[in-house]
Amino acid sequence: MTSSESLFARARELIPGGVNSPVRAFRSVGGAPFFVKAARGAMLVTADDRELIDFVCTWGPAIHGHNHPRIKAAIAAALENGTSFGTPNPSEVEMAELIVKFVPSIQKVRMCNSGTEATMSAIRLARGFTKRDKLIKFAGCYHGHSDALLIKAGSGALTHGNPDSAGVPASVAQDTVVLPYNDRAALAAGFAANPGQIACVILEPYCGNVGFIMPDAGYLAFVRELCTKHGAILIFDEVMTGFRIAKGGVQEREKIVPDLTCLGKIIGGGLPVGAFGGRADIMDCLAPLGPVYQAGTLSGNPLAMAAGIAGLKLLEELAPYARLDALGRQLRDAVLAACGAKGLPVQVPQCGSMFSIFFTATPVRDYATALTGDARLFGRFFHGCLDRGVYFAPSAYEAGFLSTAHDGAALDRACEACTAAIRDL
Ligand code: KE4
Repeated sequence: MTSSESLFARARELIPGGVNSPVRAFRSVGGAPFFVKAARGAMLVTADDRELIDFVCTWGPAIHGHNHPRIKAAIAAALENGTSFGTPNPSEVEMAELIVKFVPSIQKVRMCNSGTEATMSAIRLARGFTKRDKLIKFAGCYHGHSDALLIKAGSGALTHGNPDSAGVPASVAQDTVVLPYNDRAALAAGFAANPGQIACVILEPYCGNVGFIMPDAGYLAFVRELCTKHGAILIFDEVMTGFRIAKGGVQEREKIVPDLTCLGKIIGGGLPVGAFGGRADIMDCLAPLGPVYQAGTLSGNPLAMAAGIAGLKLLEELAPYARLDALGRQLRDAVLAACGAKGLPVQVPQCGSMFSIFFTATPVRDYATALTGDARLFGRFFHGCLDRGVYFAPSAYEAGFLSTAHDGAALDRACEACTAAIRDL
């Protein structure tokens, strides 16, 4: 195995930017990305044989840490029977039954292979069901990289300063209405300006792609009420928050019932996966029953299903949410204390195992206030922690994640590293 440096040099020759997903490139925090050769529990092992405490958790899927024995065994057992059949298989049924059990708003569900596919398909389904073309999304929310949703998007798009990607035709973008998150008047105005034309509203109910941002009290209920009033489909993109914020996601915690929900990450146990589901009357518009086409060679892949089923069953057994929240608060409090001691303004929004760190005195509640965070200072904080063996997301506009594999010792080490990195800023 060669070093990260030599691997990156080779990668840059053949892979654009040397990465298969832009946010991995460290472009906004500076420096060159390390390569990982192994991962287990809360730890990453780099190609340079460094061990890092991981707070990215492969961007959310690894809620049980990496290479959990139960998930590994489930994949191995499924592998004995082959990797892909292209036919219905028993594990797809078991996965559907678990998703419906965990997320009661989902009466029917369709598996796919990524969060991008899930949201892209949900938008098409909402348009087919309502026979309307326009959609409302919120600045900073990221729903994957399908054309209609790469408008004022978060995550890597925002990180690299191109929230509106090149290559998206104006004819597509014109049907996407972008509004500020947490702004009731803007949403009411958005509907009023497009009477009877809005097929759906899609949002991350808790935002994880512009940093971590939670809704104002009552905001999600307001979005629900307006969608119902205007006959628009409410889509919760819970690709990141599903099964993480609570067993039933944000919709369980906030007691809001969306019409459709998009899922991914955790339900694949680290293998490629996505899913979308919701009201049966809407889902039954999908081929082969209805006129909205959607498909996928590897949808419901038996290995991904086995890994996801094992992960969901572990969540049922462990019920880890209170413990994850306690760990998240410990990390939050350490960062707040260190910044307080230094007189450095900071916001550390946190809920359960999700958090982010904005170096700003302004409370962060939307895209505009997220941008008041000092991204350069974040880059220095990021490297200060990395030098001390702690890996946070390499962008000021991502969320941090904890897993059931993060024990007290790992959190203590991470808190010490954060404190020292902040002291040295
Ligand atoms: P994927 O197509 O990457 O599986 O999922 C897209 C997606 C959809 N919805 C939400 C709420 C998401 O967070 C994502 C993907 N999240 C990013 C992390 N911010 C994936 C990391 C990456 O792009 O490399």
